[in-house]
Amino acid sequence: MRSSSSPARTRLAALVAGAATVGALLSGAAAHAADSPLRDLGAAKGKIVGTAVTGSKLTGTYGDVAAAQFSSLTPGNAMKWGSVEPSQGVFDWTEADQIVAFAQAHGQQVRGHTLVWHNQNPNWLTGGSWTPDRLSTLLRNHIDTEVGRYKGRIAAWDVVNEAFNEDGTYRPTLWYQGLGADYIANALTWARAADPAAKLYINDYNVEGVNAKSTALYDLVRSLKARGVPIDGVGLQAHLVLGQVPSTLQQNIQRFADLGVDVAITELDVRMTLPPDSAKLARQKADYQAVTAACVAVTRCVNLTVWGFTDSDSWVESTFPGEGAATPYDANYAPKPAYHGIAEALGGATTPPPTGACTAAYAVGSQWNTGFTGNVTISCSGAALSSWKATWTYGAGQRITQAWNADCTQSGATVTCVNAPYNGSVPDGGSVSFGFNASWSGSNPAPTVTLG
Ligand code: 9MR
Repeated sequence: MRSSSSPARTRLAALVAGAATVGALLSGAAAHAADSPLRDLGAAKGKIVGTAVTGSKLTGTYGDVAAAQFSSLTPGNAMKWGSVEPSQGVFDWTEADQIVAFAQAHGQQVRGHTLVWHNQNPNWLTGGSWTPDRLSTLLRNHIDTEVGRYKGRIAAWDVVNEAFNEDGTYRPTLWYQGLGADYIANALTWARAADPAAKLYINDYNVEGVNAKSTALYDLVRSLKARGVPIDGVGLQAHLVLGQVPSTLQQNIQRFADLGVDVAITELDVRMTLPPDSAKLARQKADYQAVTAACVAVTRCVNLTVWGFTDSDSWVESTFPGEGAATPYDANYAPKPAYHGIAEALGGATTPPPTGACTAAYAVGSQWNTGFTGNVTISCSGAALSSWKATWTYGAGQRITQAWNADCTQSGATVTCVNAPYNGSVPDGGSVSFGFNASWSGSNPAPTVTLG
């Protein structure tokens, strides 16, 4: 599509002001990964570095980054009960098998996630009415079947997930209400029997710092150990908010380690209010670095796993409207400052903070049932451009049909827009915008724009 002028140009300022925007830094620090992959840096510190993954995405760049950078994979959804047994007695192991095979092919561990939870259970299970004996048998069979299927191939299982309320009382799940608190001990015992080599974890969120919930978890682990129940580790999910890494994180990791169990950071992400900017991305880097450093400081903190490595594969934006950009790579697989935060805490080379930058902000303007108008504004501060190229990847099948004030092409999901002959120059302190029409269906998430 050639650039053309359009009356829509006059609406650009309004569109920019009114829509969610996502920006990306153009700077040396953001554009290149550290020399050593995270998995190698982690290995030198005795840490496994992992990511949650979606099986269907494990090809192309997503697969390349997952394989190159990480030494452990956690299926984000594929091993949950609702995924593997959607109808009673009807199993679907396709995605779980695919992830395990990918991990084996790339010398990676797998964290199994998760056997006993109150979410993402099949309707036949949650809608049924079960006697305690029957419910107990269902749970045991589930654990036997799933753990048995992957026996010898799973390094660690999140056996029980999210058992506690914020105040440290037990969450009133179908398991707790049907079976009492010993569903936890029984699940661990059955998992051990099904795969004696797998490390068995209890996993939860909001237990990163010392608080009522983490203390309840601590007391449970202590009592399980005292009773001889098999428990090898505690998973701290670490779904964090920008600037809110608990000050007691390392102390908390250490107190669990002192009970004689391993600790894993199992689902790390750090969400921010959109759009990202250089200050937020710098803060996020510091947060990732602080969490990684706390794990590095405690020998028994054995695994640091991020909950999706790219902003195009994160649960955050759909769960917290207006928040996102929570992972170490942007949606175009460029490592963000957060990536360097992890790398530096693992002993990788330090990257100088960017001095000046040009950023690109993507905005959806008006949107109707099949189409939308969008625009991108490129702004420079402490830097300038004499020409520009903006690229992004659409995650939901959107297609550009027309562009103005830029020459845009789309190949597959990848859009590339270069400046028109008259607007390549973006001075320090100035900005340039271009607009486009595009089609969409289903959903229309904003991509992250990369400048190059
Ligand atoms: O990442 C998962 C997302 O795709 C699912 O829609 C969601 C449903 O509950 O679960 C997400 O993963 C969760 C994990 O299994 C347990 N801890 C919280 C995670 C984020 O919700």
